[in-house]
Amino acid sequence: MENSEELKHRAGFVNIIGRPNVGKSTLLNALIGERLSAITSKAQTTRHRILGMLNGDDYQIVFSDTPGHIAHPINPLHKAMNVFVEGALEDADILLFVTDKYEAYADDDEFVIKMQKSEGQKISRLNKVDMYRPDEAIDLVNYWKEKFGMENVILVSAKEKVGIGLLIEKIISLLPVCPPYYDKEALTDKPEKFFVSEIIREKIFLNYDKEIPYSTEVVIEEFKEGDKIVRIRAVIYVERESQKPIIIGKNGEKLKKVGTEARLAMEEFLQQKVFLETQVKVKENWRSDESALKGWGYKG
Ligand SMILES: Nc1nc2c(ncn2[C@@H]2O[C@H](COP(=O)(O)OP(=O)(O)OP(=O)(O)O)[C@@H](O)[C@H]2O)c(=O)[nH]1
Ligand SMILES: [Mg+2]
Repeated sequence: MENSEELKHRAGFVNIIGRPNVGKSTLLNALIGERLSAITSKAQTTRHRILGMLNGDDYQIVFSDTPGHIAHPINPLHKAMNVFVEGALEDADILLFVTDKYEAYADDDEFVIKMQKSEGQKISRLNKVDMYRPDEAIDLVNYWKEKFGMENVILVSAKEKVGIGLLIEKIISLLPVCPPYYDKEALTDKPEKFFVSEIIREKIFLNYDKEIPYSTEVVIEEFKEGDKIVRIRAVIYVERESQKPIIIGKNGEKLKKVGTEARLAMEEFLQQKVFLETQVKVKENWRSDESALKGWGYKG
């Protein structure tokens, strides 16, 4: 890169934070124009920090999708998820705080206070505007400005892709002058294997209720790219023996449905034919098992 171009190039980390289910992953996908992050109507879908890059000739925005901050963690997995969020509060050039009209924060909410104290510039994004009446939207912008001193309050619908272009412009204007952090061709920092496991997890969140999605982890044991087909072997871990038949379903039909939905989404993501094999295993109480959490990338 020539010197004069270096002086113009902007780059930085834009960390998307907020409580569970407000639409952070939907926003990441809308911003980068790819379906990277899993989206479901259930809270606590995202469990990891996921980077997604948006590259232009003279900018690189490194977005981080994060798990929703859990106000009252009840197990080591929750705590590990909150550690990803705390990290994101600390290393942002810009914090993109996401909320919606259904959320209420107390004046002394710890998460909001931590966010206000963090060094990054802040943009608050009120999501799901497709669900607001116009007067409601104005009141909410004023509420966030007055109650929490938020300056950049932007109305967006991640789902309907309303306000996304304006949000990107705002972000670029706030980015520091800096050379790119990652290869300009890169879309994310995580391997394809990670997204493939997330696709299966997403389908599990969509197909089962109550504790099942939360008790499940997906591990890709084999990911072999051939000329015409990618062969994938996935193990679905549950926490108790009694959960296995629920995942599998009568005559294996439920698991077959999940497998088919996941395979189709993988083929779309990888742009290749996929052969997917799934197996269900038990890892007793893995959400409280420190070594399992470490092995599965929840802890450093
Ligand atoms: N109506 C409407 N729904 C939305 C919008 N953005 C997200 N949603 C829905 O809100 C739900 C949660 O979206 P996610 O993107 O998974 O939310 P999240 O904040 O990443 O959730 P966690 O990963 O659990 O923290 C999904 O059902 C989305 O379809 C929006 O702009 N409008
Ligand atoms: Mg999410």
